[in-house]
Amino acid sequence: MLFFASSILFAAVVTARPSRLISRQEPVEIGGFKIAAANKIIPVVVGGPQDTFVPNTVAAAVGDIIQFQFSNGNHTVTQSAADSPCSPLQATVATAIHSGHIPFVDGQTTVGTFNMPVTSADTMFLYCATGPHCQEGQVMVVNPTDNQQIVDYAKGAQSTTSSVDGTTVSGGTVASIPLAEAAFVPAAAKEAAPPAAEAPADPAASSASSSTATDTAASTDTAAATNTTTTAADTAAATDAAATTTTAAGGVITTTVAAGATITLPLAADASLPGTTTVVVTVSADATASA
Ligand SMILES: *[C@@H]1O[C@H](CO)[C@@H](O)[C@H](O)[C@H]1NC(C)=O
Ligand SMILES: *[C@@H]1O[C@H](CO)[C@@H](O)[C@H](O)[C@H]1NC(C)=O
Ligand SMILES: [Cu+2]
Repeated sequence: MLFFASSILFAAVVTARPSRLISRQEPVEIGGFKIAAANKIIPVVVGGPQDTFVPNTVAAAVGDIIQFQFSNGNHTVTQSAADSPCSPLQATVATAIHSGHIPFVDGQTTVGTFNMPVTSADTMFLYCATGPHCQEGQVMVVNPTDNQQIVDYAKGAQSTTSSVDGTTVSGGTVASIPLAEAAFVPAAAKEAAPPAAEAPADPAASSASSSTATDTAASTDTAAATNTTTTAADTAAATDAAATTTTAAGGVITTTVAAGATITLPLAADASLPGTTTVVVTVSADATASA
């Protein structure tokens, strides 16, 4: 178990290196942009188990492409001015960066990307315009002049009270890549709703005797039902009300229960052969009348 857990952890670390630079021998085209072999595709993971950019500072040369890869959530990459965090620069500079909202939901096999060619070596300030993500620190700096810049920008973002969305996708192209090629492992899928509580166990079952398929009287287990409809057939069963019903494969169990009652059919302790169990429910005219 320990080995299994550490193997999983190792795999996650190996595949989650978002700052890995992809080096190439030949020029490539990505999202409609052709980049020279000398330039880099720089992956940046947006969102995931937490609302972050990873990494949140990047040194990029003119000609590189920053490939934002959108993990769990529904995030944006939106440019702001250095001193106006969480507000789109697009409001005053039409060509400023904005990716639009790009979601990632459980089960996706592709990853939405925003491929942003770096056209200037100037420092660039980016944030996520979704909800309170910017105030929570989902910000990044491209080509910071020093290590303090991202700290100051994040502090400025935290002191705003709300974010303003961008309006037009600008400064890059929206595309997708296979999940297998992504620089991240998505957050674990949300668990399904817990199963309904099990029917209460038959308290008498542990002391019960067994019957065979041919013993139809004993196989009528009144204890399994909350309330039984009393019929002539139940008279014999009443004497064996505590019985756990056991039947061979292909055998028949006859049980009469009230409408809405729950019957639990446990697997016999020695059941080892694969096979099919067929449950047949017959609603008789009498039963519907008394239900
Ligand atoms: C993502 O957010 C945008 C903007 O709020 C919304 O229009 C879109 O429906 C969201 N998509 C998903 C899958 O949540
Ligand atoms: C079972 O039947 C008895 C007698 O008819 C009734 O008083 C009781 O409320 C029933 N219990 C349930 C759970 O239906
Ligand atoms: Cu976000």
